[in-house]
Amino acid sequence: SHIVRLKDYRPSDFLIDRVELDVRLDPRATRVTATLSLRPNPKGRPDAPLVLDGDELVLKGLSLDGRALPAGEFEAGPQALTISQPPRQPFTLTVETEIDPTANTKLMGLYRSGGNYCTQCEADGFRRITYFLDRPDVLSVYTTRIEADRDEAPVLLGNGNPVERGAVAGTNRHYAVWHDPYPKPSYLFALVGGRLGHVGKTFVTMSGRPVRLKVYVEPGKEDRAGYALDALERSMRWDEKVFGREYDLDEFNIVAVSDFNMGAMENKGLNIFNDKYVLASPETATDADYANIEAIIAHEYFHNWSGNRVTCRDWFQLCLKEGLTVFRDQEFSSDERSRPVHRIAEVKTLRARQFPEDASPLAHPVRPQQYREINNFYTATVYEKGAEIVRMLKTLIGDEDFRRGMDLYFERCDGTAATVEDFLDAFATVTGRDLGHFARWYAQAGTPRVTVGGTYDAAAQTYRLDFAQSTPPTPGQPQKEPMAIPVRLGLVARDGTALPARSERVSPQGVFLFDKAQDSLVFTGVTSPPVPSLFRDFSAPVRTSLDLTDEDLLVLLRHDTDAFNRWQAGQTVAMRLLVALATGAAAPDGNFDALAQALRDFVIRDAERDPAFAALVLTLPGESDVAQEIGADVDPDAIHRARRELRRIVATVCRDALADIYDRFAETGPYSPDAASAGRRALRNVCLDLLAAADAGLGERMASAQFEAASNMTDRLAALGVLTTLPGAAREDALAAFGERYAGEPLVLDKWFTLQASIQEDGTLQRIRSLMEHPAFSIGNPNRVRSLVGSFAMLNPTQFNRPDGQGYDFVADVVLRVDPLNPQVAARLLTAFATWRIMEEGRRNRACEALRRIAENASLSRDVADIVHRSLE
Ligand code: B3K
Ligand code: ZN
Repeated sequence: SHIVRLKDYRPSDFLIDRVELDVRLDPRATRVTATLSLRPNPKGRPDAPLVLDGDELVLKGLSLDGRALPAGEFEAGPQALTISQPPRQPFTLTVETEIDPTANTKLMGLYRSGGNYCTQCEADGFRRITYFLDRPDVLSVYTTRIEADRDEAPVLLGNGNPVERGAVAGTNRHYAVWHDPYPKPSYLFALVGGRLGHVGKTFVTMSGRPVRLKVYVEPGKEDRAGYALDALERSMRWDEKVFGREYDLDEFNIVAVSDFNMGAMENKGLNIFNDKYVLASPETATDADYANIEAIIAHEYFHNWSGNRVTCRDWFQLCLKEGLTVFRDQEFSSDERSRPVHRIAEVKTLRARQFPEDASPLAHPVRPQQYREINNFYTATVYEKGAEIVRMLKTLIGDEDFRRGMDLYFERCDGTAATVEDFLDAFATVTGRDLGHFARWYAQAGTPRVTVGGTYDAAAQTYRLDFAQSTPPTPGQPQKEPMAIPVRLGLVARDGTALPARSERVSPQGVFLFDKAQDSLVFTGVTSPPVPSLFRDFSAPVRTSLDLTDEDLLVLLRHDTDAFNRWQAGQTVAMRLLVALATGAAAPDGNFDALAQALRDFVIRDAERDPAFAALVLTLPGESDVAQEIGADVDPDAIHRARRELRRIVATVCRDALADIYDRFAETGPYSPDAASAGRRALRNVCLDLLAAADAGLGERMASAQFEAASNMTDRLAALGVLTTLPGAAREDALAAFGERYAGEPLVLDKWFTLQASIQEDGTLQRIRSLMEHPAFSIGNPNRVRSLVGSFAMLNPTQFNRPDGQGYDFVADVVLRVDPLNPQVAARLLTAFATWRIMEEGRRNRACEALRRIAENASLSRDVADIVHRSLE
């Protein structure tokens, strides 16, 4: 199929200055009349035809400057509307289409969810509403009139500011008109019509303008929308304070819907959310849910500047808005919560999602060079690695220049569709630096590996670090160039005191720029043999091999001033032991005890001070992290056993300390989702989990008691999670009780689906098959499919990768079943196969067979075809 290439970009031949939309909502036959003010683009080709994009559209009427176009002057099909001889001066085109929102199971364009009407246009859904130049560099001012039956849709929302509303005389219908003064690309268009309740408040911006904020939810769920509204208000204040960005419309509306392909969407002034990222109450949401809601509300709000006021020239520039906006939401969460704890969470996500992608057949640069289906490029690489690039830039140029560069970027590019070059240029201008080498981060795929060795010269009192880097080949990029890698570092003496790290090549902020294949750094005045603390705060998205002994690492775990590296040191030691256990390599017995004792000392000494951090230190690397570290011929069963064994060893040594924390941290007051309270719950639940690893009987008793007594979802779900690892009647009883208790709560049942799909036992596949018959499950609802089948594929390494191939076959079957309904959800599910090549031969063959079986299917969507073909390449 057709490949779109960055190098082929050319400006649109026509521009659309104004769009007037009249949408008459009807369940099966919605009429859309679009009046488009078009003109030839001075930057376009002078004799070009006008080709408007469409997707499954039916044309009902077409006129140009008020004259109905005769049949010979245009061609209309479901995919395009072509006028071969359009006027060469400004003209008005009126296009009438009819669409069926009820039949729209792809959830792109205008569709229905829970009886309400809503839209999703990014990346290319607007063309499913009307024929249009559906590309991000065509910016238009929109006026939208929405009409609907009063009973069916009492609430009518559009982009921008409300201008008018009224009754349609002689009918039971009414209408609302919205006007958005800010030119925007079609992907930011949205409308909503339905029966919705809301919560709201007034926000006064930094220049004193009042803005009406509202969060719309299913009627009766208003009491679960308060946290989202609060997060929105805090986001708005933060963006003013930290980035100087003020909101620009009279209203800001958020609507929660229950059928949504992803997390949320930043439509101008009208964000539409998956209700999973809006609704929260102590009884139904976990601490993690609250944190996600806060982050996603912030993310979508921040897009108002990074994405909407400044948008993307083309979809290759996706990271321009997504990487930058993830960076901005990460900074917000860090300021609202604990910075080091949040940084660790970000890195865990990056390693769990982006590193495997970068090492897989689906690897691609942060700014891809080509695509078949753009919706397959909303990836961890574009988002999370994209955010890391912005962070590295800040690390290299410092906080002040970073802010000056951001200000200049917003000033220069406001109201335009920009590129990554425009972004970097702003920073080059304010710093006078050449960022050409740094820009390679956008172009070169793959995770660089940095190897570092240290040599101490006692006589000269110098310490030398030898750095080497290489990046593995990725699809289309066999040869790699060295990257510009910021290494934030320090030296720690073996007694734990910080040593001065004197070198001309280290900036006052402690950053060394490593930008060659090899380089050495010499520190002077080093009075005792140091332990180097490298990549502090995870200063670059790289993998590292350090020649540090476990003993050195435990010095860092205990003493490093950098919290990230304290955590990392423990993880590195644990990872070495896990790899040794899983691959049958020798690991000296003493090292297990050394780690376990260091963790016990840590719990006794430090857990109280920062419980959230302690919870992270006590959590061993995950099974998929270990699989990535091993990298080839992986046996997931061996990894699973290894991790259980190490957890048992650690938990046995730490047992008394863990039990003590568990008792002391018992919840007393009412639930509060704040970070400090969440940290205490996190630590206590990690203790419970480890105690169960040390003693299954004890674990079952404690978890059952906690499950019964829990006063909030965090503790109840954590207890159930521990129980699911312990086969037996207690587990089955608890699962049944939970399923009954929350029978009317789809978002809570999703958690229940996920827990059961994650059970690493042979019976799980059968369990999932039965759950697919559960009345709450629906193959058409993305949240349900992701909770039950997505979790199995992504979170259950031993069962998805069953040696008999049944896990692969099952997921392949579901992909084929979902694809005709919803290609985006099917394609996303299929990415679970991305790691197939690192498996041992038997599993590799089975996975390959399952992929081939999908590929052989004649009627695959472009989304699934693209992923399956790249996976097999
Ligand atoms: N921009 C949307 C994602 C759209 C995905 C289209 N397949 C949400 C976000 O990243 O903020
Ligand atoms: Zn985004």
